[in-house]
Amino acid sequence: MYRLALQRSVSLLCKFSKCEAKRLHLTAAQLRSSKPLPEHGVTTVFVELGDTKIELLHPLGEKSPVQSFLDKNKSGGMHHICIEVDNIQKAMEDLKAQNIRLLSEQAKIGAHGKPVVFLHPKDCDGVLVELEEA
Ligand SMILES: [Co+2]
Repeated sequence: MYRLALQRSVSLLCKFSKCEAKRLHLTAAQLRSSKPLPEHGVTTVFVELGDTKIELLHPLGEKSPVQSFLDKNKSGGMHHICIEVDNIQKAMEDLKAQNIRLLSEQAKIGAHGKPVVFLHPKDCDGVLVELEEA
């Protein structure tokens, strides 16, 4: 068994200029400085709202996996939600057994230095879901 926690973050994809605009509108919330994640092809800015975070994403590099989302959604939009699990390996085995596809065979290190894995949106009612180990 593994434990699921409440949704940990919602990620919005936006162009850099729009990210800057959102940052100005969110001055009441705590902002973290931007962090490049070359392995994921994104730059992130986290807005901390108590236990929950909003993650602003924008593409990094020539082959960013989020570029196609921005091409299809010119003004950006909600990209994925993140759910915390206490045992990501166990969660991945369980999801595979339920025929929920994972977007990578192995968990990768995510924005908080912890293992993450993404689930296929077609197996999750059209929503891209990220699991992050607590
Ligand atoms: Co995320």
